[in-house]
Amino acid sequence: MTAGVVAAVDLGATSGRVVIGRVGGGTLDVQDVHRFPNRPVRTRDGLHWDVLDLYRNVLEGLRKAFDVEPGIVSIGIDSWAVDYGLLRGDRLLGDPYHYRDERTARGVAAVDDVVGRAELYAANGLQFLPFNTLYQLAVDRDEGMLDVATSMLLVPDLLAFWLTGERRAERTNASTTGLLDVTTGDWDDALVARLGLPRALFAPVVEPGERIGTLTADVAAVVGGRPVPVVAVGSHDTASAVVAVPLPGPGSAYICSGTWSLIGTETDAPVLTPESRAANFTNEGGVDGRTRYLRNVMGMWLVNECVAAWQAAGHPADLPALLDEAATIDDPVVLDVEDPSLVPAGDMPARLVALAPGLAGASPARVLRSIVESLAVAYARTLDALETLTGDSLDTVNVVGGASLNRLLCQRLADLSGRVVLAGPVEATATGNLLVQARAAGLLDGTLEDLRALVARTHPPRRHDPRR
Ligand code: LFR
Repeated sequence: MTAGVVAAVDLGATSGRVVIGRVGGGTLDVQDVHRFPNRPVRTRDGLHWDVLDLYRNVLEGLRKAFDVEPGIVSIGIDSWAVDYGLLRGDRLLGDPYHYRDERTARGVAAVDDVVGRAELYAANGLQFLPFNTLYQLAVDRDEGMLDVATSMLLVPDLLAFWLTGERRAERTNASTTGLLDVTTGDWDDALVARLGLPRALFAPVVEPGERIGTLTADVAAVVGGRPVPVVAVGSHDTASAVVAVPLPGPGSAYICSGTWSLIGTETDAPVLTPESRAANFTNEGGVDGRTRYLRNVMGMWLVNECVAAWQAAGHPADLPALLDEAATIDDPVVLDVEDPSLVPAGDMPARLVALAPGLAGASPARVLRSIVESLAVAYARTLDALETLTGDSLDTVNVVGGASLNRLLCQRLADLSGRVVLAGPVEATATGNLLVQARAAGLLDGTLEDLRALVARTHPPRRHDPRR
């Protein structure tokens, strides 16, 4: 196969990046060309994403990408899930809300009044998260926004629309709206109608690997590139990350770590049992029609929010140095990282003390050590539940994303869960995005297993064995 270059836009809740991937001839070389912060903004009506700033950075990143590699053959976009822009015609009706905004509670009550939770799980297979798109849309409906909006696009679809002029709904991300039928993978018209949502809001569903459109001439001129295709990837960041997990499947689980920790396996079909719903496991759409059977567990959000609070209070809070110090502390306080009080933005150290009074007056290193231990405890508990729910014996867990760099966390996870932990790659999401595009462009072929074998060869994970 010939070698070629593709560009990935990967937006996380705290930062974004544009990377290029040189693929072909058994190689996979990933190069960062642009990194930027993602800074949510609170206004009188709540917490929002600054999507125009993100778009400006996407353009800037693509400009740098074409500068480094004029031969780029396609572009793919992924981001966190569930959040969206409403448009009237081509006009964006305000900045998208952030899923951590408190308004979602009203939407939950409104949807609960119409559809019971068990019935909803049978229809969409999704874990209950108060910010799933359907709850947010219920608030928009009650506030009259859907009387004026003519379309709704999830964040990667919105950016793709701005780049190409084409409106599509990429399936893996659309599966997090709660409005896709878990068996057909298409919009659930009956559910949409019952919730009083206009069907016309929703764009046609496309699969990862399908072309969304090509860069419009004006965008191509702005980024100094050619009118190349924008290709749908696993536009839900977790779907892209799962593509690049070297070893998922029977006998092994993954933890995709970022702001959240997504803990699961890949299955051929959804698991919709009452036990699965009770354990709040989700069936999200994966690439190649697979199911991402997983659960959202707290992630680096705790660390990031603490570091921000310490820095605001004048502490240098240098994370690598703090982690080194944390590794020397052997009396962590274990707290429930899944407590709902930890989800909104705000003074995280104070909220941790409210849950674990033993942390009052603790140094940042001790707080960090306690967060690491508590996350490892929650991860181990979730892996045990996953094993019970799937009936697979899971001896290995592959940690990708931010936590793969955190040796202390990986080791404690191995120790507490009694499983082998394979750590890396750290940039799994961007890598999965690149791989799906590369395959669509004919630079690679094969199944997801073949793509993963390439990742394992080019980015061999670090191994942590459980210590007795
Ligand atoms: C991870 C993630 C999760 C989703 C959460 C909110 O970045 O996409 O999968 O539940 O963010 O969108």
